[in-house]
Amino acid sequence: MNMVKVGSVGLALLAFLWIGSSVAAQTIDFQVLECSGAGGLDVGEVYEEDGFRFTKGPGEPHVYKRFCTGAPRYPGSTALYNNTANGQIILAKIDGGAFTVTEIKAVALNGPAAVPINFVGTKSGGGEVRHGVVTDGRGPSGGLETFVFPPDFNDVVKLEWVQESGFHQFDDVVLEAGGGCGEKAKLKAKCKKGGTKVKGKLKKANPNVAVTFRLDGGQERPGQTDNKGKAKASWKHQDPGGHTVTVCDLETRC
Ligand SMILES: [Ca+2]
Ligand SMILES: [Ca+2]
Repeated sequence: MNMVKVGSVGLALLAFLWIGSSVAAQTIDFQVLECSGAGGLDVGEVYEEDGFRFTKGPGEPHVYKRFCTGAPRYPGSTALYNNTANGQIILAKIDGGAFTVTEIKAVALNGPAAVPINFVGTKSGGGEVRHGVVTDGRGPSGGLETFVFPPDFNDVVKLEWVQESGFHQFDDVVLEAGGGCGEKAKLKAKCKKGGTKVKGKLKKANPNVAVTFRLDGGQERPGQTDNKGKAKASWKHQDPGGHTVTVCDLETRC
């Protein structure tokens, strides 16, 4: 009987986590851009959906475009591409807040080709995370391929990549606003012994995600939230006085 109880508790927990992490997920699918006909159409320098905004590198000669449903290079769903070779694709929240990117779909732009795509995320507290993929060689008529980002693409304020040679279209960018900590997260800081010892406590964050605490903008402490969304960090031997603790896009002083 004990075994059965343990099993059902585990199942209940898993179900809760799945629901908790899927509620805020959004997919940028470009479907409002769907067009009929055998050609392609301009999208422009900027595209906005679901509170997110795509922009391009400064001074690029060509805009974002998409293929219409009857085009030979239509990949089965309306997708975006930067029409400038080596142009930059830049994604951020319109309000500048932190977010997590979990998935993207991509396919070669012109025909069968293995195309490199090198993603760079800028973390909310500074620093970069990188993830490189290569498409499987299908052309647009073979349909879009799904790529999953590593977990450290949480808590970023910008995702960017380059329209590298070979060239690609992309679609279905899956995102969550609020970064790794989530939108309900709260941060507390305590300065002890005149400020020489500092503690940071995070609660109500997303469960089981990697986070990075910082003291006064540096002195990183990597952490991991538990099943309840809690994590903490501490620093010793600091200068006496007040200090600032940050994690994700949260900041507090003591
Ligand atoms: Ca959408
Ligand atoms: Ca689409």
